[in-house]
Amino acid sequence: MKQAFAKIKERLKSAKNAIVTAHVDPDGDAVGSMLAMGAVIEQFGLKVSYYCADLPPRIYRFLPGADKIRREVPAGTLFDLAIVLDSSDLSRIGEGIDLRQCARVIINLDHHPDNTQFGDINYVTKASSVAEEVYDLAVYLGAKIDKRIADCLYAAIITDTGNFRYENTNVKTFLIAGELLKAGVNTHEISTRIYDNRSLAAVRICALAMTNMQITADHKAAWMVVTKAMMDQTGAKGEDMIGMVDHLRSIEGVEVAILFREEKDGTVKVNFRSKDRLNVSEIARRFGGGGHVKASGATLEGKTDEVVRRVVAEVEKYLQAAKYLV
Ligand SMILES: [Mn+2]
Repeated sequence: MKQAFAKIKERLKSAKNAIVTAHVDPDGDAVGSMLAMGAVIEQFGLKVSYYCADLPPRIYRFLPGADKIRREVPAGTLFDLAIVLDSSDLSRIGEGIDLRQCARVIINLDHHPDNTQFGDINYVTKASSVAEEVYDLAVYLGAKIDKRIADCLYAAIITDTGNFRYENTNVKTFLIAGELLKAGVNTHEISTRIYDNRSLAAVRICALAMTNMQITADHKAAWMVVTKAMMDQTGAKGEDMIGMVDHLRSIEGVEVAILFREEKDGTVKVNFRSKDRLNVSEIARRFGGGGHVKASGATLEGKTDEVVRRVVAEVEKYLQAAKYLV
């Protein structure tokens, strides 16, 4: 661990500018970690560009610095450092930028088990969130964890641990959270901004999708479909579907929850969640996707009905074979 940190520290000494980025469709960990990471290296005098292929979802825009995130960088800029966060592969940041062309050194900070070690410096752990890694790095570098950084890291940690509920939550997660509280985080304020701030469209699309929910006879797998028509009807956007699949996972007996979403480009996005035993990153990988053991995703081509049939059949196979149990 410290080896990667020492290398980063060394690079920071000579670097003048950096680009900080994370995966497309950024979640709380991606946004919070980006902003915190950027704020940390700004303390060392670097000029930081914050780049993401998609702007942060509305519920994360209150985070300090969120307005600095851009969907493009000035053409021709050469960055001394690129810090890529929460991305299992460089392709996860999208095709809008070619970091191998515009950055001298790529630093990869991630916690996905399928990370491809794409960086010149790689720091990939089993931490609950990339925010924990950013926190450790900040402490190693001797950065001051001010309230701004603490707010971003705390928001990232709660989103990736499901408010400290998921199995990835451990002693260290709470210790770091404790330090962030000492730095001034108001837990109620951040939770309210993130969880009690749903758009009406989000509630309406969830209600609609719930009406077409299906469940296997043994109640181990449940799924629902969001069609383009439903999105038109409710005015919901992609970010309004965050967390929707969790409603299915919360059902008694359900081991795997699946959300199918029709995309504008004709593909179908699939989100997988598992409760206790099944490794859904394996399943997602079978369809060209990936992710975490209990939260993963893939994008498939084909008619929605057909995609649903294929995916559900595969999930049932895994449930029966039970060989990918974790
Ligand atoms: Mn993450």
